[in-house]
Amino acid sequence: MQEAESVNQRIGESRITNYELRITDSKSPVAKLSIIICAYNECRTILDAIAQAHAVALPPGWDKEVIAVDNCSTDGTREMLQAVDIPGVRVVLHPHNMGKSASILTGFREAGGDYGIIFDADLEYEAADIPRMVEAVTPGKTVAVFGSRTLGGRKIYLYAQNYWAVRGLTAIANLLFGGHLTDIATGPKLVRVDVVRALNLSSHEFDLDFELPCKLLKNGHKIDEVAIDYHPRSVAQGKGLAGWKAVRTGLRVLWIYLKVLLGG
Ligand SMILES: Nc1nc2c(ncn2[C@@H]2O[C@H](COP(=O)(O)OP(=O)(O)OP(=O)(O)O)[C@@H](O)[C@H]2O)c(=O)[nH]1
Ligand SMILES: [Mg+2]
Repeated sequence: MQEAESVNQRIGESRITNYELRITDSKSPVAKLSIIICAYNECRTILDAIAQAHAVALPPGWDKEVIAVDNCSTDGTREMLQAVDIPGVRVVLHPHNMGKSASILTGFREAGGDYGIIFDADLEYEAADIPRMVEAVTPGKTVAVFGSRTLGGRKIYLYAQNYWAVRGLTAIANLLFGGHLTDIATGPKLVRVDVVRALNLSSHEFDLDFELPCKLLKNGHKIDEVAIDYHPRSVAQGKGLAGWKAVRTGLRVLWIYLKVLLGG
């Protein structure tokens, strides 16, 4: 009980900022953003992730909601989320672990916004970049804005193999689907909700992260990019995409490209 109170107090501290923003902005919303937080065993960062997303101040005319999806965590994340009771924050609990893609699909299915953005619960990305990505949106016209970790020639990485794998996979996708992306594997992807719902995306593991950009490009949608920050975690801090797992993931991504190319 005490834990529930402190959870809500922690997240609610940011509410004042949003409230002030709302009353100084008398215009009615032009669009709404659903911030989708996918979490699986992120007890160290989940509450900060929600607090940061909840505190985000969007450009005038934008409304927002936060949707946290727990993928059947076993480290206490789920219990923390069950205790969250903050207006504007919705929690969805998966009955069993269904892969990250399934969490994203749940978020987009539940979204009440015009646009949805994926925001990882492990805080490798910064909520402060969300308003900058929203600024790049012309509601009704823009379909997708991705956050890029390499735009402007930046090289932010902890493990060189991850950096070069992403560069290579991005180049191949551009070649196959006619894009101009600089970072296909980025976490923060802001996309129109109705477009995502219409794409028939896979719920398998991390497939959606790559299938989504490929299908957007294949369907003739433009993907804009905005430079964002990135704080990669180390293997000791819980990084999963390293070593052979990263190699296997790379091969799977090529398989996803092929499937999308052949119309699957
Ligand atoms: N690994 C994993 N992450 C999930 C799952 N469901 C949701 N997530 C969340 O999806 C987000 C991205 O997952 P990560 O494991 O960090 O993926 P990544 O950033 O590509 O790889 P890392 O290098 O491990 O950080 C995190 O916030 C996870 O908590 C799942 O089933 N498995
Ligand atoms: Mg991560």
